[in-house]
Amino acid sequence: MYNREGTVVKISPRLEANSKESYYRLEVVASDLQTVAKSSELDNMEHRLHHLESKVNQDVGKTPDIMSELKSHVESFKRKLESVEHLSWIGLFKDDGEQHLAKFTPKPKTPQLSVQEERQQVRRKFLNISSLQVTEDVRELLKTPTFDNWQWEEAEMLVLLQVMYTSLDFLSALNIELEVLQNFLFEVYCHYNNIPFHNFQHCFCVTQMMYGLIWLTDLRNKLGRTDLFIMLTSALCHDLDHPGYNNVYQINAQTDLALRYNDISPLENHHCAIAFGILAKPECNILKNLSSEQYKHIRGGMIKYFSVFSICCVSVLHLLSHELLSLLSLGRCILATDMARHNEILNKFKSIQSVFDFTNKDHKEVLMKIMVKVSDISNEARPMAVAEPWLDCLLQEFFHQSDTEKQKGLPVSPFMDRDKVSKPSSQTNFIRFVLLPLFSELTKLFPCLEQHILEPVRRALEYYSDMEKASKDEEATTKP
Ligand code: BYE
Ligand code: ZN
Repeated sequence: MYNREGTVVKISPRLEANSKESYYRLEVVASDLQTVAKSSELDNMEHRLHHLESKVNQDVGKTPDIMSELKSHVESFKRKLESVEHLSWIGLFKDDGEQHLAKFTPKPKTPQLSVQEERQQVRRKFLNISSLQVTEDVRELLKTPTFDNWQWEEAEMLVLLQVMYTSLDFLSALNIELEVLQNFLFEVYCHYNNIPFHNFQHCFCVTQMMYGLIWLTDLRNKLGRTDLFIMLTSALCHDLDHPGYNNVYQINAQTDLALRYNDISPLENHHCAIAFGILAKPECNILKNLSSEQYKHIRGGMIKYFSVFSICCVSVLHLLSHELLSLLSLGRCILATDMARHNEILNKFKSIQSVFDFTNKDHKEVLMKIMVKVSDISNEARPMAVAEPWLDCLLQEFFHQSDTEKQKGLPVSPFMDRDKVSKPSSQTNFIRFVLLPLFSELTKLFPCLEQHILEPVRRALEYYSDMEKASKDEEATTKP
C-alpha cells in the first residue's frame, strides 16, 4: 500500500484515516492464492457439510463424532483465514500485545466456545484412544532423546504422558485413579497457551526428556518413587500458562504477574500456582489419596524445582557477551539470583561429582536440580530434524517480545532483537557455554549419557558452526 507521495506504508492499527485528498493506493505484488481455499469454496464446503449432516442425522439420528470433528476443522480453518493475529508472530503484522487488534479485527463471535470445542475434541479423542495398547516400539522410543514430538497430535501426546505415569508405577505407588490422572493431564494441556515455543509441545518434550533420563540412568533403582514423581510432574507443569514474554518483560512492563509476585520470578511463581490450582480440583487431584505428610513432601519438592527450571535468559546472555550484560540494569534482584543460582547449582554439582552418594540427601537434591535444568533446555540433544524447528520457534517468540518492547519503549534484550541476533552464532555460543558444560557434568556421573545427549549436542555445535561460517562467507562475497 502506498500513500499519495508514493511511499510504502505499513498496514497497522496506527494507520491514519484516508480522505479524498489523502487516499491510499493498493498494488498487487503477489497473487499465488490458488493453494489457499477461497472464501466461496469454503462456503460451498460448509454448505455441503450441512447437507451431509442433515442426511446422516435423518439416517442415524445423531451427528457422528467424525462429522463434528470435520465441522470443527472447517470452523477453525475459517477462523484462521479471517484472523490476522497469526501474522504478528511472523513479524508481518506487529501488534503491541494488547488491545489494538480487537479494534482492528472483527473478533470471532464466540472465540472461547471454539477453543473450548477444540479442547473437548482433544479430550474425547484422548479418552477414546487411551485404552488402546501403545506398541512396544513406541514405548521404547519414548525412553530416548531420539523421540520425535512433531509426529504426534495432542490427544496422542496425552496418551503417551499417561504411559509415562503408568510405566513408572506411579498409579499403584501413589494410589492414583486412572480417571483422575486423565482429568489432570487434560487440564494441564488446557492451561498451556497457543504460542510459538512455551506451549504444550514444549511441556511434552521436557517431560519426555525427563522420562528418558530416568530410564537411561536407571534412576528407578537409585531414587524413591516420590522423588521420580516430583521430577516428572514438575516437568509437566513447569511452564503452565506461559504468556510468551519472559520475566524481564514482566518486570519492565509492570504486568499483573510482576505486580502480584513483587517482581520475584513472576513466571515461575505463576506456573507453580496454576499447577496447584489444577490439583485443587478434586476430579484432577492426583495427590488426593496421599497422607498429608506425603502431600507436603511432594508440594515442597515441586515448589523447589519450579524455581530451578529454565535458566534465566540473562545467564545465557552473560555468557554470550559480557559487554551486552552491562547494557542491562543489574538492579533487578531476580536476574542476579537466577544467574547466581545457575552457577551455584552447577558448581555444587561439580564439587560433589567425585564423591557422589545416592544415599546422601543433599547430593540427591543437587542431582535432581541438574536433571530438571537439563530436561528444560535439551532440544539440541535431539536429532537435528527435531531440534532445529524448536530453535526457530524460540527465536520467533523472542523476536515477538522484542518487537513489543520496541513498540512500548521498554528496554530490549539484545539477544532477542531480530536486528541483532544471528541464529547460528547465538546457538553456537549457547551450546559452547551453557549446554556442553552442563551436559558434560551430568555425563561424568552417568557415562552412558555420552552417546544419548553429549554426542548429539556436539554434532549440533558442528552444524551451527558450519552454518555460521557459511553465512559469514556469503556476507564476504556479497559485500564489495
Ligand atoms: C532458555 C531460556 C528461556 C527460554 F537467544 C528458552 F541464543 C531457553 F540465547 N532455551 N531453551 C532451549 C534456549 C534453548 N535458549 C537458546 N537455545 C536453546 O536451544 C539460546 C537462545 C536462542 C539465545 Cl536458555
Ligand atoms: Zn520450559
